[in-house]
Amino acid sequence: MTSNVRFILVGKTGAGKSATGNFILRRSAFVCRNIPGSFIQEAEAHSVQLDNRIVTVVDTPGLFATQGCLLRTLTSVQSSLDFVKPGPYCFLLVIQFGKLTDIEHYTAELLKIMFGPNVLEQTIIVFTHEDDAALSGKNIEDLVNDFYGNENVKSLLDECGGRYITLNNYEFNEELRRDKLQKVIMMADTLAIDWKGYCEESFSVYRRVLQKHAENWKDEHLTAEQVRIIKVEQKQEERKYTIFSNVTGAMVGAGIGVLGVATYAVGPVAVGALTAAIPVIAKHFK
Ligand SMILES: Nc1nc2c(ncn2[C@@H]2O[C@H](COP(=O)(O)OP(=O)(O)OP(=O)(O)O)[C@@H](O)[C@H]2O)c(=O)[nH]1
Ligand SMILES: [Mg+2]
Repeated sequence: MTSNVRFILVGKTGAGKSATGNFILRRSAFVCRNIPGSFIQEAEAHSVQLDNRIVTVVDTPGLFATQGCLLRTLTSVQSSLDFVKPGPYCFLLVIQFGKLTDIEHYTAELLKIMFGPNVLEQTIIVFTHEDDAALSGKNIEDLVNDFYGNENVKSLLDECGGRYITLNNYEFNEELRRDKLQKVIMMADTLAIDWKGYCEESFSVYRRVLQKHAENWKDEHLTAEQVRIIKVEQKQEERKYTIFSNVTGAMVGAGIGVLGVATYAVGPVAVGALTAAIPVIAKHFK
């Protein structure tokens, strides 16, 4: 496998997105939150060469970071795609281990209105602060299973095809770091095999609908009803586009058909005329 790997980090503010980005890049490319006011407002990308492959990581503004308009933040997160399209790429939904709550389910809903209803099929969950979990004396897998008992978390993990990885972003053991990195890249490679492609038109529909509502809905949260309205509008707009492209496709197809028939009909006449003309032309130039 020599193709490139592209990750987009998404999740709540302080979940460990930038630290995870640095873990993958193996250098401090992104600024972590321990520096006051350091969190980013716009998506930012860095790359590293690993073996023969370029690994690109895009960091995004944390969700629920400020008192500002959530929809504005979502449109900034959406611009992360500009660094990785047309793909394949995958999302890393970063969750701080000890802070796994029902809000993660809400975050997943936000991912769907940003990147489309199937986004979780392209998502790997990253549980950070594995070291904290270890301090509790519990096995990390057991902790995930405990959370799995929670219906919302269970459905989130299920929707992500059960893909998750646990990370201590400050792991000192080089071998352990390498193993984790290999694991997450392997997951991305598996997802890339089933890559369904990137659709610019659908994505601009998702973006437009969010931008439109950002004019009026300026709160730091969206209600379930607002999320529902956005989803319905996105679906309607996307359907309009699909119908339009099918109709124009059919028209272009019909045009080619007519042209083909015309060529077929005119062809023999033209060839005939040319054959008849050749002796005349030849005679003329004798
Ligand atoms: N102990 C420990 N600390 C971590 C780990 N991952 C991240 N942190 C710390 O958690 C804090 C938040 O991490 P960031 O990576 O800055 O979080 P973020 O998601 O990028 O936050 P925003 O940019 O505000 O959205 C920082 O102080 C990190 O150093 C981890 O695995 N273990
Ligand atoms: Mg950050």
